[in-house]
Parts: sequence; structure tokens; C-alpha cells
Amino acid sequence: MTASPEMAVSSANSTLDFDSLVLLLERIFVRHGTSAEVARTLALNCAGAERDGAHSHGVFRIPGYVSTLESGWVNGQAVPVVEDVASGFVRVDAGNGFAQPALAAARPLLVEKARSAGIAVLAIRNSHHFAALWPDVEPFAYEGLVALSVVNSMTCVVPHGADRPLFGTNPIAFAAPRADGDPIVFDLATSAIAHGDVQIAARKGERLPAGMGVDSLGQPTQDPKAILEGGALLPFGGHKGSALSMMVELLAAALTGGNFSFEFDWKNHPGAKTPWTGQLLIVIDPSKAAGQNFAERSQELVRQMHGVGLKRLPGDRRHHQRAKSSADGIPLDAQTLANLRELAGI
Ligand code: NDP
Ligand code: PYC
Repeated sequence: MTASPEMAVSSANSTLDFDSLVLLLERIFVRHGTSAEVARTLALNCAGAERDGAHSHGVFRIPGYVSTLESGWVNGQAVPVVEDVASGFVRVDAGNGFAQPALAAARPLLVEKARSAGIAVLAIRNSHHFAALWPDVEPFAYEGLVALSVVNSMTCVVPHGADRPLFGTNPIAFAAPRADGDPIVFDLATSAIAHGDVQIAARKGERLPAGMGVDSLGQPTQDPKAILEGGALLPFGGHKGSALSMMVELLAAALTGGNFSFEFDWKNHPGAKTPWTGQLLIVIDPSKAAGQNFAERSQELVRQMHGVGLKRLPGDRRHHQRAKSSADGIPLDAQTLANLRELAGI
């Protein structure tokens, strides 16, 4: 039977299976002005985040996508233009559309180049990224490739040693294959906490741990609302996270031709939430490397890490939640589901 948003909903525990959630989200995107192709790409991304328990970038983001599309800030119909610029370099102009369809359009050429040259770079510009970054790298590792990606966002992070915000929350995601298990994947904001998690804490009325942000006067605060209303975030790890955030600005914006996090101005588009920046991906074919099979080597590293007492690898929590969602359905509270259905017009 074909899945539909109306089916597979349990009123008792409000769960949806993955395909039904994707269809529901696709309807929302198309209803708010995206092409069917863009809707499919964003729906798969967002449903995947929700399925894996990556809540700061799951369905929580849908109202932000909708208000952004309604504001005219992003082009939901954009058709990315892919340019083959060098043996190991692909450029994409996302046309003021979303970054994920730009990656999808360039992907075959990028993989072909990575496999022939051993390494290839994808530089996406004029793009909006409002999602978790791991979905952009994890699939490469399932194909035996190593992938690294960075994306910059919007000014809300004070560089270490500075007085005012400049950087975005600027995540870095990495994926590598391993012999006996899911790929090794990490995905982390270079801010002490993702902006999405600050919004979630504010909504729940929770305080943040110390060291995450400052208020409008630049004073340390644990109040998420004070950070959101005129305050700012701090980089993780002081000068070290700040250096990584600077690197992300350089790679995702300067190198791609996209905007720095401080370069765009959305004030004439009330409701706009998606950063209009750039994204860089580096894909490596480890079969070109010397020595033993890379996936065996990464498996050995994992074995040694467990051997010294490590219980949890980055990505383990997501994979555990993915398995649980596949077995039990993706949990959604009744109000969230009702809101999504309303946005979908059903
Ligand atoms: P977290 O701090 O929650 O997690 C960062 C990484 O560390 C993850 O890979 C996570 O794995 C892993 N991890 C967390 N806790 C542990 C632990 N105790 N032991 C081992 N590994 C652990 O992520 P962030 O809050 O920094 O980022 C959240 C999301 O926000 C990311 O997906 C990021 O891409 C997104 N984001 C997107 C932006 C954009 O512009 N599009 C901007 C900023 C952030 P696991 O997932 O398995 O928990
Ligand atoms: O959570 O920091 C964040 C974020 C910024 C843009 C998209 N997500």
C-alpha cells in the first residue's frame, strides 16, 4: 500500500512512519511554493533528522521554512547551475535556493571526480542551509568515501576575544566508512550550543548550562531568551572553537563565493529565517591511500577506542534512535502533528 500523510498515524502515541512523514512534509513545502523536487529533497532531510532524534533540525524547523518561503527571501523553485571547473573542483550556483538540492544536482559529477582524482571539492554558493549537516556527508561514507562539509549561518556568535557577534553557528560534519558498522559520523556546531537548541530551551522555559552565551550587555547568561533577544552565543572551546568557526567562514563563504554570516540582511523579509550563505564539501576516495583498506583501519580505531573504555561514538545515539523509529514509528506529539497537518492543508 502506498503511504499517505493520513495513514500510519496512531492517535494513542502519535507516531508516523518515515514515508508518511516525508509525504506530509513534501505537501507542506509544495503548498508553500517549492518545486516538487525541492520539496522531496527537503522533506527527506527534515524527516531523517526527526527520525534520528536530531530534534533541533527536525520538524521543529518547518514553521521557519514556511515563514521564509512566504517572505520571498528564498527561491523554492530555484534550479541549481552546476559548473565543472577543474579536475577536482565543482561549483554550484544554488540560485538563491536551498543548498541540499544544489548538492543533489552536483553529486554525480562530484563522486565521479572524487573517484577519478582521489579527491574533489564542491563549492555551493548563493544557497540557504537550515538543516543538520550530517545528512549531507553520511551517504558518501555508505559508498566507501570520506566526506567533510562546512556551512556558515547567520551572525550570532562572538569570536573569542571580541565584544560583539560576527560568526555564524557554523557546523562541521565528517563521515568515514568503517568495516563492521555504520560509518563514523560527527556533526557539530562550532558555537557552544546550536541556535536551534537555544530556541528549544527558550520554548521549554529551561536554563542553559554556563558558558553558552551572553546577554545584550555582553554579560554571561544562562537564560536562552536573553541570548535570543539581543544577546549572542559563544564559540565552543574558547579560542579553539573560534578558530574553527573562522575557518568555516573562509571555506563556506570566501572560497565558494557565498555570503559571510554577517553579509546578508534579511530585515526587508519579515519571517525570513534561513541563512543565505554557502557550503563546501570535500570528498576523498580512500582506496587511493597507501596501506591497508581504510575501512579496516577505521574499524581498528573504533575497536581501540572501545578498548580504552569508550561507550558512545558520535552518531551512535542517532543510529539507536533511527532503529527505534523504524521499529516503533517516529514519535510526534499531538499538537506538533496537528500543526504540520494544518500547514499541509489536510
Ligand atoms: P551536538 O553537540 O548535539 O553533537 C555534536 C556531535 O557530537 C554529534 O555528532 C553527536 O553525535 C556527538 N555527541 C554528542 N554527545 C556525545 C557524547 N556524549 N559522546 C560522543 N559523541 C557525542 O550537536 P550540535 O548541537 O553542535 O549541533 C546540532 C545540529 O545543528 C547539527 O546537526 C548541526 O549540523 C546543526 N547546525 C546547523 C547549522 C546550519 O547552519 N545549517 C548551524 C549550526 C548547527 P549524535 O548525533 O549521535 O548525538
Ligand atoms: O541551529 O545554529 C543553528 C542553525 C543555524 C541555521 C540553521 N540552524
